[in-house]
This record gives sequence, structure tokens and C-alpha cells, in this order.
Amino acid sequence: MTPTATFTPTATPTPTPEPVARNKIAFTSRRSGVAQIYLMDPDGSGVQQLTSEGENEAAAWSPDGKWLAFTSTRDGDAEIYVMRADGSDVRNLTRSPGSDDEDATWSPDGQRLAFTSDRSGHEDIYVIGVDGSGLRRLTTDPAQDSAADWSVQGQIAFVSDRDDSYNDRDDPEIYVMDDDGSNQQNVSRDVAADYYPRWSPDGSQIVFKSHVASSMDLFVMDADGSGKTRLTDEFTYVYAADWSPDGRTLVFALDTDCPTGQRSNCNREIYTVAATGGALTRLTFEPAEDWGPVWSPE
Ligand SMILES: [Ca+2]
Ligand SMILES: [Ca+2]
Ligand SMILES: [Ca+2]
Ligand SMILES: [Ca+2]
Repeated sequence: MTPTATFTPTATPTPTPEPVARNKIAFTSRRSGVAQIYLMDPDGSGVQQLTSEGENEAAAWSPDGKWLAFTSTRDGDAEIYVMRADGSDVRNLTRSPGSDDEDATWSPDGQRLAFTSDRSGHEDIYVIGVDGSGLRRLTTDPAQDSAADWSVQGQIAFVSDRDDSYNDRDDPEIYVMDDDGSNQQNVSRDVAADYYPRWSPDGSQIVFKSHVASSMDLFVMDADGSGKTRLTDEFTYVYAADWSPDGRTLVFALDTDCPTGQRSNCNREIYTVAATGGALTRLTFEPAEDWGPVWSPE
């Protein structure tokens, strides 16, 4: 039977779906000549460049996997920016000419970012809304306070060299505070210099890198600093790590291809290791530096 008339309805506009990252690792690389942010799959394949303007690093996923915060010097000095997971819709949140704002981390509800700024003359942790409003300073110690990471329970881990009681130098320790800046506590409390805390997805553990003797390796500890366990034992330096969404795997950078006897300033590559330790799996094979891997929340 042949229809006698054809009626074509006006197409209903379909909203463009917001890009969402699923099981992606964002990282920074100098493979294009300057630092840019890329995505890859957890096996190292499917590399995609997200940024191209200025120098960009320190990517951090929003809890819904739709946005990345990052540090960019495209406007002259370091500022906190956000962009969608496909690199579109770039926005500057901090706008602080003359000071460096860097290393953002998202609140569990995705409404705020904590970051490091030296706008007071020394490094402190600040919080700002994702719309750029509500700037608030959380630390005021004249020591260097940096590298914040926000847990799912709402605590903020950071690095501070304010306490000399564990050795006689200004070596940094891992601190934890509430997200209003109260209850600042040294949780690593040992003679080693400790850097770059990152909460496990369930907030029960913190991975960090520690300078022990002449090596720089990954350790995990419980949120209160107990149960400290060494995960890697590499001759060359290990850099900041992040967790897979299931908490079973860590992704991190490691100095690779070093001349014999040299521990750092070689070629950083990105690797994974089980969160209980063991053999490393190498993900990048680029003569340029690759670092700062962060695993999407799902
Ligand atoms: Ca700035
Ligand atoms: Ca400070
Ligand atoms: Ca220490
Ligand atoms: Ca490399």
C-alpha cells in the first residue's frame, strides 16, 4: 500500500551530550615541544591531545568525569583553568596576575576547587567555586603549603614543610585538614621528605612519594598515617601517583632511560603498578617528558 501523503515532522532538537570520560588517564607531556595535557586509555593506547595554547599541566578530574581542572600559563603566569573532557569550553577561574595558582583538586560535590597559590608571598592552600566565586584561604602558615588533594569524605591532604620536629631540615610532610582549614595535622610524621598525597577512591588510604635515603619511591598509608607501606623500590625517581577508580591500580611517572648511576632528570614515562606493589607496566614510550597522570573517576 502506497501512502498518499507524507508528513515529515520538524525534527526535535537533541541536546548535544556533554563529553564524559570513561576509564581514561589524563596526563602531561612535552612531546609537542611544550607541556600539554593529553588523554590515553589505561593501556597507553588512544592518545589524544586536549590543550594547545600556552603551557598546561596538573590535570585533575571533576567527580563526574565531565571536566578537567588544570594549570596554565597561557595568560602570563600560572592560573587555574577548567575545560570539558574533550578540551572544549576552557575557562580561567583564578585571574591572579603576578602570582602562581596551580595544582587544583575538586571537592566531592564538584562545586569547589582547592589549589596552591603564592599570592600572599608564600604558598598556601585556597578554595574557589567552580564559577570563580567565593575565594577562601585555608592555610596561613609562612611555610610552603601545596599539592592539595580532596577526599570523598571532604578532607584535604596537602604538603607542608612547617614542622622541623622529625628532622633538622625543612623537609615536607603530608598533612590532612578539614575543608574549612580546621584541624591541620601532620600525618606522615617521619624523617623522610614526603610529597604529593592522593586519596584512594574510598578515602581510606593516601598514596604519596617519599624521599628515603637517596631514592624517591611510592608509599601508601592509612588516612591517619598508620600502616605505612612501601610500594616501589626503583633506583630512579618516582613522581606523583593517582588511583584507578576501583582502587586496585596506581598510575605514576618514573625517570626512565637514565645513564648509569643517574637517578633523575632523565626521561619521565608513565607506568602502572598494583596498589599492593609488584611489577611495573609501562604505558608511554616517548623521548619527551610524560608525567602527572590522573585516572578518570569511572
Ligand atoms: Ca596567576
Ligand atoms: Ca603557607
Ligand atoms: Ca616525613
Ligand atoms: Ca617520556
